[in-house]
Amino acid sequence: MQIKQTTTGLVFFCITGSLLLTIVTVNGEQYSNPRPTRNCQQYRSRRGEYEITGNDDSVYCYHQHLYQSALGSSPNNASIVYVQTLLEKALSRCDGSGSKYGHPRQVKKKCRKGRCRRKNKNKKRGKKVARKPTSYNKIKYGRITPNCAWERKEVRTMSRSEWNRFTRRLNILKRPIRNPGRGSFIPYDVISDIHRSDSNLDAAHGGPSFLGWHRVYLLILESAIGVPVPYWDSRLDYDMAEPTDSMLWTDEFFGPGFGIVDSGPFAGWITADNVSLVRNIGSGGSLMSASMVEEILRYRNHDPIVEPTRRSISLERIHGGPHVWVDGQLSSLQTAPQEPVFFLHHSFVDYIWYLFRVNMRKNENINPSTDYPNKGPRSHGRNENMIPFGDLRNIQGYSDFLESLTRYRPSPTCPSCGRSKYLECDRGINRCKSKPKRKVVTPSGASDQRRRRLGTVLLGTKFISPQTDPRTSGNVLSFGPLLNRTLLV
Ligand SMILES: [Cu+2]
Repeated sequence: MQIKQTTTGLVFFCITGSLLLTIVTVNGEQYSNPRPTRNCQQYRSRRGEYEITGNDDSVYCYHQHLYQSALGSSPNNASIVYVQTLLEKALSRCDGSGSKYGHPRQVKKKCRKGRCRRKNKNKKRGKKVARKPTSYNKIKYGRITPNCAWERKEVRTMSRSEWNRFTRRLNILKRPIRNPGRGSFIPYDVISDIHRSDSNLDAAHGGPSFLGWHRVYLLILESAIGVPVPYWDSRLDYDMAEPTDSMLWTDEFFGPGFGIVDSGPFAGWITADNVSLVRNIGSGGSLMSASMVEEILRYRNHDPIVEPTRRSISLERIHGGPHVWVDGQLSSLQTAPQEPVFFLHHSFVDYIWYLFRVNMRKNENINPSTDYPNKGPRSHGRNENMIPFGDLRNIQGYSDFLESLTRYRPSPTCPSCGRSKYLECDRGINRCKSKPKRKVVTPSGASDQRRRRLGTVLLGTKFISPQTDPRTSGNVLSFGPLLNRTLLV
């Protein structure tokens, strides 16, 4: 990543009357990073805390502040403290009076000893009513609390401004926060690195805690960007004649599906391993099909849909298919979240789990928050800590409280398909599917250019896909195959 910092000089000072900005160049684009001391002040709440507002600059200020606070309190474990603060913020997002991403349900509270009257009186007078801070231990097990859940929707049903804001904010997380003497801190990379060490990966995969762990992980990202993570319903692409032709792999959405991601909203991203983001869609694995999802939803309780399983196909195993299908960083456990599509794919996995839990309550009369299977590795034990998320325990990942922080707009259905211009109704199967992209002719020599810039991509342990889509074409890149897990150019 090319990072140039230019301290604004006297000329700039005279013209703008401001020394508050630093200009940072990330991947060829210039950004002005606000400085914390003065112009970040505007993003402080009345309680003195930094907050993410409608202004994208607030996202940068927020992370700068969180990181510096973490450094102040624990210089050697600043990243851990930083991530735990993000988690605490995520868990307390419904403590406020509501959110523009949710519709708080009106709950009639019983008034005891005139408490409500006193509260209302204070409200009228404009007095602040102190709220108790949320701690992990306050996570409730069985009850859905009144909430202001943030709404996640299928990526193709978002408005353009919603999508642009989401990707802009991810790009802000990729901006380095400079810290003299300690190198720079890149919030997105710190978040993607949570999904890397052996102990964290063990706690997150291969057992019942897979579902809760990734639910928490999504909440952490949402807390970092201040907007909901959309979901990528890959069934909509699976149903196409040729899924690699989906509109998603254009600059309007995820950028190119083959080779280095050098255009679109994630153009020029350099991962925490200091290499380009790469993809090789359709080379193996499989997207999720409608029948796979139906099969999952046919089960009655959690046991058959979580690892380890012999007689059934778990949600965790099916979720490996799109990881392998996209290839590149997304196909390896250690690097997968370096690819932002990771979070949209996992948002879809979480949506399926959400639907599963709705069925459990309605049809089976089973409480999903207590139906934690007793199997899998020790790190997945019901009462084990959810590593590395502080004192959060695995069973709390199944809590209704966590679920109540999110709600899902249902995946688009025929005939309207969410009125998305990127989707169409296939009347033959009565399901929506993605429209194919317009054919773009690649200028000759483009692949050679990519080849020169690529360097070495070291990928880790590959995800396992239970199925292989017969339409997958194998490696179609003109440079060294990603399938070898190492790209030497
Ligand atoms: Cu994972």
